[in-house]
Amino acid sequence: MTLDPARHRGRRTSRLRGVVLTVAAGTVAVGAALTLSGTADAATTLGASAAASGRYFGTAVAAYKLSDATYLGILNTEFTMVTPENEMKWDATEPAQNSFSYTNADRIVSQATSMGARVRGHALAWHQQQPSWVQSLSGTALRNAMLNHVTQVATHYRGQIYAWDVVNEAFADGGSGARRDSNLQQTGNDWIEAAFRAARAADPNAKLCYNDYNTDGQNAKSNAVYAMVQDFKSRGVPIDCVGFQSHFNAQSPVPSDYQANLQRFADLGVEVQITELDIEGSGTAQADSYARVTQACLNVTACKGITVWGIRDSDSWRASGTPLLFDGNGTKKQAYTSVLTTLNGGTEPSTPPSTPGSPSTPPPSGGACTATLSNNAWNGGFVTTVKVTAGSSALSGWSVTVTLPSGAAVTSAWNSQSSGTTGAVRFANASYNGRVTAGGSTEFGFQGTGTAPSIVPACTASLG
Ligand code: G2I
Repeated sequence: MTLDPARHRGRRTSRLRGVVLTVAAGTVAVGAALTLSGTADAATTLGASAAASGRYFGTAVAAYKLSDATYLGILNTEFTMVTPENEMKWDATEPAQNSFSYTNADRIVSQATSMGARVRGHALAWHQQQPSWVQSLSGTALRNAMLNHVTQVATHYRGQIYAWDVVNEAFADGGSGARRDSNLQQTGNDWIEAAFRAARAADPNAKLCYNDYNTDGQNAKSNAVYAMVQDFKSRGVPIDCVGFQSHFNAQSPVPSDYQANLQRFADLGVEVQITELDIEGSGTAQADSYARVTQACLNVTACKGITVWGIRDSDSWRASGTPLLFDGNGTKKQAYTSVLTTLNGGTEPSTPPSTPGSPSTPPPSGGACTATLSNNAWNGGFVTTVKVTAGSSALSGWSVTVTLPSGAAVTSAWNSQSSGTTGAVRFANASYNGRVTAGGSTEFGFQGTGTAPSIVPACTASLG
């Protein structure tokens, strides 16, 4: 007899689900610490888990890797948005003036279509990866070539692109807040809005994004982008979204105000998207950073999705930093589990990850309680109040971990017992405020030096 793999999987899933529920019920009955809550039907892929909150989960794809079975298998299973990593760039799509070449980009678009995924177009106008004929132009000739390029490529893909990175990386690094001094910039400061107008005319239904790096927290560069978006909105220049590339490593970690920065752009009336996420590192530190980024997106209504910049570590533009969610063999990393768990609201998937050798590290906890921060500046430092709110069950105890920005330290705390003063500081209930009724809340606070925390804290609880 042959086994239908789909039916076989279904039977196995429901049996496992039964086990999970039984264990959970037993835990509640004895009142032991429980950090999981919510449904036992948490989705088991990045795409499905993101879809549960109306978001997408994407990856950058290289056309030449589509013949790699492991790569293709993960792509098909996990992702609901696809960004061509290089294939839609100017050097790839218009290698000679007015001679367009779409073969590789088209392969990626058909792959996306065949798996029911959408496409982020990347990138119409950029100072890098310009074909040599572009590099030899300037002034009006370059401006017109750029506008023609935007029009032709956006027209070719009209109706097939969820969002275009119309302009990429047009601002300078450092504290100047100035535009990057590129050949495109030298055609006149209005080149960015001209590109956006051309893109809108060519594909009225694509969302039009400005995309950049080192704009992930509040700084001179992101302030300059913010001012541009605000100006575009006030003058009716068509812009719908801002992409935050989010390439992180030890020198450039996830900023403490990452979520707040996404939110301030969202408040301008644009969608925000995490467009090229990768975080160098390994193990728990990497997994925690991925969870923070994921949670930040979930906490910002206008953050509609996350794209990681490649599938396996070996596919990355900086492979030696092992910055992605799958290792070189295509095995899920701890970072993968942490992203999935965060997308599922802190709930473990109802079926275990299917990749052999997948790590079984406990996910960040959550669900039984939530914690929110409010900060006030005080005496050169800050005072933070944290509100702990119980979910649908009463709590008999709780603890909250607040991650402080680097350089910040807790100097005193009240209505809680704290452990540690820097980095991830844990606050457990005091003897008198551990009990919280279902849906009720309690507050504690602390005072500190340095920059106030802004990341939504992780809350765990005992029920009963
Ligand atoms: O640099 C990381 C990303 C920063 N934001 C914009 C993205 O478009 C950029 O992606 C990277 C690609 O991941 C690389 O794959 O952009 C690089 C070029 O700026 C890409 O590297 C290029 C190599 O430099 C070329 O030598 C190579 O021919 O990839 C090309 C195609 O494999």
